Amino acid sequence: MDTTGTLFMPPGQSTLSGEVDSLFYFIFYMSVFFFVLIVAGTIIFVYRYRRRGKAGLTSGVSHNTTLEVTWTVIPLILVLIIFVWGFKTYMRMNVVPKDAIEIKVTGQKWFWSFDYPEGATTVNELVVPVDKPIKLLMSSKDVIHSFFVPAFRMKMDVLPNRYTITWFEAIGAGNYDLLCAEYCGKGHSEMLGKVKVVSDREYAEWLEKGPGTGEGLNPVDFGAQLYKSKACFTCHSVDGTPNIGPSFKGVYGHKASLEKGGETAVDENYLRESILDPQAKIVAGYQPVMPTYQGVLKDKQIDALIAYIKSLKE
Ligand code: HEC
Ligand SMILES: [Cu+2]
Repeated sequence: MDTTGTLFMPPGQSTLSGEVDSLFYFIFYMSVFFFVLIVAGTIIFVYRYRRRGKAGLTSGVSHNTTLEVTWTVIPLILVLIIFVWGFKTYMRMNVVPKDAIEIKVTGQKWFWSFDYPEGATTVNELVVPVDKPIKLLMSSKDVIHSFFVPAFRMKMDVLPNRYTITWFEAIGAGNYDLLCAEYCGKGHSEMLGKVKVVSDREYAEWLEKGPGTGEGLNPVDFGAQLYKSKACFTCHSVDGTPNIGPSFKGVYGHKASLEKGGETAVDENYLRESILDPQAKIVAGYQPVMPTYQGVLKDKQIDALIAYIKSLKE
């Protein structure tokens, strides 16, 4: 539900923001009401029953059943209302709809990165389609951060060594502030991002263009980024030490000896083939365990990885 902005919050822009706001204002105005009642009552009683010498003494009062039942039952009803209402909203905020788009969120000092199911990666900008539930699978590389989007009334801790999950569905296109709400060190106040909510069509076009496909990066830097984000590093080192797979250092321009005998020149075509069809030529001394990246990497990404491997000279 769309709600208007107030002193406390910007306009609500998620399906749950209306619900969160209603509960917030219920608790808020109830607290204001009781605050005024209690403070005013205190002041009146202080004045009315002030010390006036012996003449003004009241008789001893031990208790008043009606009064005691009233001031027990009314607050009890009020806190039960808050409990039931809060619990329902809490469940809605925590049970992720089945058809949600899952995006991986990584917090680290001091930026956010996002990995989309289609393979795109963005930093400090989460792009999502409007009117679609979005599931966030979150973790931290270092300390505790907290993912806070005031316009969506959502806040969830992002922890190292553990996943936290939350979701939202934006109801209006636009750019919304994303903040880190857990003090995480020197750069905490600069750990700012945006949630960019776009139409379905714009989202599809954006994915098509291949975001995180190195816009503003030269091919070598982009390749270095993919080497990490596509997990090549789990099997290939860049410093010459053999791992599950051969190191990338100095392979380009040399010859690779093959498991079935003979050798092959390591050029662009061989590198490309090794990425798309790893079983075609197995390097001597290694197991054929490399997964194919056919359909996972776009041409531009393969080019960048090749450029990166070429840059790793002995
Ligand atoms: C699960 C481990 C694993 C992952 C992940 C992996 N590789 Fe490999 N890769 C291997 C193994 C093992 C070999 C050697 C056997 C072979 O040729 O298939 C190899 C071989 C290669 C070769 C040929 C190297 C040479 O010295 O001739 C290239 C190029 C390559 N991988 C690129 C990549 C890229 C790029 C990625 C990431 C997008 C990647 N690999 C991810 C295991 C892996
Ligand atoms: Cu932080």
